[in-house]
Amino acid sequence: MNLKYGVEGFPAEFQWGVATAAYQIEGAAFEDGRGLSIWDDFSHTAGRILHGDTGDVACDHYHRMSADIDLLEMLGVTHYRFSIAWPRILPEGKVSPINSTGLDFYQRLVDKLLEKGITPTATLYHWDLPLALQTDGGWVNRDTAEHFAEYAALMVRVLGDRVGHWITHNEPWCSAVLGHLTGEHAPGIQDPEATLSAAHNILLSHGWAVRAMRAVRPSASVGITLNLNMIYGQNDAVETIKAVELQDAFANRWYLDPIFYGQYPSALETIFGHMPAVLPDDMSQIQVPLDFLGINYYFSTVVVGNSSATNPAWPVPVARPEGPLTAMGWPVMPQGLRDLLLRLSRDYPMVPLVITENGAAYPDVPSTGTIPDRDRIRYLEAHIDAVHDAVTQGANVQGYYIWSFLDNFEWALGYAKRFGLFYVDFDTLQRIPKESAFWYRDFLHHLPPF
Ligand code: IFM
Repeated sequence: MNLKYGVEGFPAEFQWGVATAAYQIEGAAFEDGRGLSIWDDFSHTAGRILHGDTGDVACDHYHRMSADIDLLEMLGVTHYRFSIAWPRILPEGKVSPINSTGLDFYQRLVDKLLEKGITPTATLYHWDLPLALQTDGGWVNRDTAEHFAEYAALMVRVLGDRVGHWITHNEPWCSAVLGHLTGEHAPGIQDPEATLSAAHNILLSHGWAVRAMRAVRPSASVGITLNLNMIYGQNDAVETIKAVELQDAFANRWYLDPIFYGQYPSALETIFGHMPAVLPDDMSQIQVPLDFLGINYYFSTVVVGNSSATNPAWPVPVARPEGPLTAMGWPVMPQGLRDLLLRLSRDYPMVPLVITENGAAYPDVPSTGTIPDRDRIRYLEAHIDAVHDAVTQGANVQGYYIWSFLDNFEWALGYAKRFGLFYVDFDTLQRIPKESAFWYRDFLHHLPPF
């Protein structure tokens, strides 16, 4: 083990977890009263997903949940982050009808986690919008935000006595940009105006949901998860500094600023040609105090000096990544995580930070009784060290979750990219621990390396 610090180098109550999302692992897409989501529709549309893969079966976690939690126990995680499939609970997206079989699945999941001494962290929206709501406009329709707040309140009413932490949205930037601007993700729209509206309505739904959840259970610990990265300039030229600011507004502040300061960065006007349309009171509804900010960190970005935004999906030119890349083509930049945590602590000091996802895809290949994944172990060690550096320098970081527990459905890339600590054979659905699973287990148990 090359880590500079063990778990004892972190705060005592630190959350050490792994993360997953419903559509990526559950399967059972057409069973037990679950409604359809936009990802069922998208993945069944020819040409959308690599190799025509779908989440119909995924890791079959819906049927193997109990054995999967035994694997979590083996790892020794203190926390497990999963997401709730909105259409499994509310097949039409609205509070009636309720699918009690779907609710029962999450009741059993939460109870089993608690039985094993693992604290559940539940995400309410990890991209699987009920298809019935998309028919009415999806996130471009403000009504969806109201339905989301009602769904959030219901979940806190039912599970709030046992779930430790709640996350409203996972990566709203992806829902807005990949879903409504580039069209790579469901619902596959390519329209800058729809993107701005979707982003705004998602933020509004977050604010309304937090208020609705606290009205039901004032003690609920609630946050949101954003995908964030450090933006570096290739040099110190004035043009480059402007490009860094523009990219930072697009990638980070578009979500951070409304949530923590109740305003959009003015750079959105440069990128989209105008600011988002906002009704009176919207911004104060979005700006609601949070118990934590979830951060999904994978890599950072280096921009080159040209800030003339011509394409909203790529506001500024980004330099070709240097150094080692993961199987996603993403550069390995652990220093970006340290810098990001320190930057957030400085610019948004009002909220504790939790890394709700960090991890890497590599082309893992089983080899006689083991699955060697030294690159992943090196990636994780470097990033945990970076978190430690940030904590030592004063960042209030409360947790770290590895993406992911299991290899799973990587959205438009289907099953082609493996992020798991456990290898999943998608023919037999067998789970096989990779060397990184043993490495994490040893780290969490304060043991020397396996
Ligand atoms: O698999 C995704 C996850 O659903 C959201 N964050 C990034 C991961 C890796 O791409």
